[in-house]
Amino acid sequence: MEGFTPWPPDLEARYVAEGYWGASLLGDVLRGEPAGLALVAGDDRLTYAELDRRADRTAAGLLRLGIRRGDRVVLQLPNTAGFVVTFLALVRVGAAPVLALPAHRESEIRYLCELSEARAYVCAENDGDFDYREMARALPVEQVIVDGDPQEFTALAGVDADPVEAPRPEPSDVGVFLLSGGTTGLPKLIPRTHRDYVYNLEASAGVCGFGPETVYLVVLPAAHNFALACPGILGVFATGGTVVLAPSGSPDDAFPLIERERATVCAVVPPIALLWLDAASWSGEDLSSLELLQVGGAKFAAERAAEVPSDLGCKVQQVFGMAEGLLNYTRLDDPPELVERTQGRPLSPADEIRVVGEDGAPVAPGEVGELLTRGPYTLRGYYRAPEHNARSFTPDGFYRTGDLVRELPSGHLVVEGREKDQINRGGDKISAEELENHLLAHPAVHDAAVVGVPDPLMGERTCAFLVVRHTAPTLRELKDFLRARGVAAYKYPDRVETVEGFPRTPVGKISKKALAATLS
Ligand code: J2J
Repeated sequence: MEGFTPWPPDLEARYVAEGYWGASLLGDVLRGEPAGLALVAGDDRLTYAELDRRADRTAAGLLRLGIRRGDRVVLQLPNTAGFVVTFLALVRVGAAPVLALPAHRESEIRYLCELSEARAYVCAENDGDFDYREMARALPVEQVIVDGDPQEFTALAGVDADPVEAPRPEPSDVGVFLLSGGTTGLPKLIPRTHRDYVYNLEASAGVCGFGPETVYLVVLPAAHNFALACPGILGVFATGGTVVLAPSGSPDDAFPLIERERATVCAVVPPIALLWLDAASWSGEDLSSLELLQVGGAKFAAERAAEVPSDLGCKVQQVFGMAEGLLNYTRLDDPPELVERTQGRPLSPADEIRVVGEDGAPVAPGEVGELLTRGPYTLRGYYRAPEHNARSFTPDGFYRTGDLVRELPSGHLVVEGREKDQINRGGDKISAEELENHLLAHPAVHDAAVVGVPDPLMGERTCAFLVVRHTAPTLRELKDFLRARGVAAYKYPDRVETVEGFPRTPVGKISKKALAATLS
C-alpha cells in the first residue's frame, strides 16, 4: 500500500522464522465455541456463531456497496454491537477501518477522510445533542452508513447480504489504522498489518491469562488500542471469552454490569481507577467476580496501585502502551513492588528497547532518557507522512516515543515524564500544536501556547496561555469557538491565562516549562 512503510526484509524474515508473524488475519479471531457467549451489548447477546454470521453478512453487504480489499473506511461508532460487527466485517473484506473516537468532530473526521481517501464513513445517529448525520453531509466521502435511522444515507442494518466468495487480504496487508495521540499540527495515522496486530493481541492475551472463562468489560472507547487489542475485545475473541460493552467507565454504568455479567477483567485509565477506588467503598454492587484491573494510558501512582487489591478485591496490572506498537505490562506474577512502582516490561522477547540521552547515545543503565523502540508490532512509519517520519524514527528504524523512562535491571520501565509537546489529560492525548493552531485562528488571539498543568484526578489538565489583541476571550468563548470549528471536546482548554509575552529558551523557543511554572 502506498504511504505505508514496511519492515525491512531481514527483520521480516526474522519475525516470520521466529513465529511472531503467522498467517492468521484479523477477521479470523473469533475462536470461541460456536454456542459460547461472545458479546453482550445493551440488549444484544450474541454467541460466537451469531457474531460470526453477522460479520459475514455485513461483509457481504459491504462488498455489494462496492467496498473492496485495500479501501479505507472511517469507522466512528460508540461501544455497541454495531462497532464490533462492522469492525469484523471490514477486516474480513480487507478494507481497513480508520478508527475515529466517538468524541471526534468535523475538524478531525474531515481530516481523516481526506488523508485516508476513505470510501465510506460509518457513524451513529447522535452523541447527546450532536447529530453525526448532519456532520456527514459535509464530508468528502461517497457513502455514509448509519447505525440507526439513516435519513438520506444507508442504514447499517441494511448492509446485509448472503455471504459470497471474495478475495482475502494478505497477512502483510494493512488491516486497521489507529490514531496517534499526536504531537504535530495534524493527527497521524498508524497503519497496523493483520499479522503484527494479530501478534499484538494474541501475545497480550497470553501475558494477561485470558481464556474461555474471561469476561472482559469494555469501558474505554472500543476504538482505542487498549480496549481493542491489548488484549482487549480481539484478545478475548481469540481465546474464547465474553466481551461486555459498557457505555462509559463511570461506576453507575460499569458496576451494575460487573455484577450482572460477573465480569473478571477490565481496562481503565487512571482517572477511572481513582473513581472506582472511591466508589467501591459505598457502592452496593457485588464486584467479587473481578480478578484483574488493567490500568494504563497515563501514569498510575504507586500508592493508588497498592490500594486496588484491598479496595477492589482484584489484582492490578500496569500497562504502558501506545497505538504505535510497543506494549509494556507488569506480569501477573510480578512482586507487588514491581506491579506498583513500574509501568511494566515489554510484551515481546523481540521488542528492542533503547534509552537515550539528548545526544542520541544510550544513557547509563538506570538513568532517565528517551525511550526508542522497534519490534514485531511497532510501526516503521506513519501513513503518508514522510517528513514527520524522518523526525520520528532513527535511521535504523527505531520509533522515538517521546517518553522519558528509566529501565530497571529486570527490564521493567518507569515512566518519568515526556519530551513530546503533548498533554496527557487522563489518558486522552492532546497535541499542543494542533490546539494552538485552532486558538490562533481566533480573531482576538495574537499568540498561543498550550501546556499541561498537574491535576489530582486527571494527572494533567490543559491550560492555554494567550497573547491577545484588544480584549481577552473568556474560557467560555474559546470553548464555543472550538466547538464551532468542529474540535473534539476533550481538546478544549480547562483554563486560559493571558500574558504579555512568552518566556523563551536560549534558542528562542517558547519555554513551556517556564510558562507552567508561573501557575504554581
Ligand atoms: C505513563 N504514560 C503512559 C502509562 C501510556 C495500552 C495502554 C495505553 C495505551 C495508550 C495503549 C502510560 N504511564 N502507563 O495504546 O494499548 C502515554 C505515553 C505513551 C502514550 C501513548 C495501550 N500508558 N502512556 O495510552 O497511543 O506517553 O496509547 O507514549 O493513546 O501514552 O498513547 P496512546
